Amino acid sequence: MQHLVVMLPVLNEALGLAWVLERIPHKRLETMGYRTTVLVMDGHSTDGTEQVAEEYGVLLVDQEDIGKGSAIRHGFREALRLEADAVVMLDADGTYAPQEMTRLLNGLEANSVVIGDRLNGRMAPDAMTRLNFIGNHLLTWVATALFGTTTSDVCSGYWAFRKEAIHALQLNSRSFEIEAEMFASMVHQRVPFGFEPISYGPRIGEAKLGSTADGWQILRKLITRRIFPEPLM
Ligand SMILES: Nc1nc2c(ncn2[C@@H]2O[C@H](COP(=O)(O)OP(=O)(O)OP(=O)(O)O)[C@@H](O)[C@H]2O)c(=O)[nH]1
Ligand SMILES: [Mg+2]
Repeated sequence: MQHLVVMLPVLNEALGLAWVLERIPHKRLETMGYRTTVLVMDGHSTDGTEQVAEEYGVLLVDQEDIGKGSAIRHGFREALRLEADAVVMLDADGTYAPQEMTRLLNGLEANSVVIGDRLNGRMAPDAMTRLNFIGNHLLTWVATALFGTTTSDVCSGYWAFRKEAIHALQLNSRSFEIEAEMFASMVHQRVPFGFEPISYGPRIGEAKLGSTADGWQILRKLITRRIFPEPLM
């Protein structure tokens, strides 16, 4: 059997985490030939997130440092240490449907990375603010123009990776610019990737992303990584 690590970055996400853990399609994953480890990367939550992980008997690791980007990079190292053959990452805020990970994983037969595409999928009308909607489309357009490679959703938080892709990615993001940097690095490292339309719904609990400032940081990361093929330490 192949080992799948489902990585969930969480910061004060007790309700969302429980919602996600209830919906991971364990039976279907097993039928597909995966044994699954759920890895919760915790950003020092104080709202009972840790207890939720304990209740469901999943692995929780306290992230070094702070920020979603640091959590994802640390999570990748943990996944490789756990000898993962494949990794799925998704936000644990109830916006992404865990059941859809089987479609992303199916796409790994043709590509080393599959990205869940919210912008061409089924988006609930109240899933994104107008500002976030425009920001996501603009950043996606800028990423495509800068790199000369099409991305259809550069800020998606739902990804599937084969382990070779995780070895290949070169990243140093600490915050919400991590997904944009993963796109940039895939282009530089010539990692083959594809997209799969997904559904996107309203979040459970409070948002951690602060629209405008984070949007600028994502744009800055895209420009920096266009100029520098390797991350500046
Ligand atoms: N480990 C860790 N996880 C984080 C941190 N910041 C955010 N997260 C998690 O990363 C995921 C995405 O964060 P969100 O606040 O939903 O950000 P977003 O999805 O970009 O923004 P929204 O559209 O407002 O939901 C959630 O599961 C958060 O709990 C952090 O510093 N450390
Ligand atoms: Mg979210």
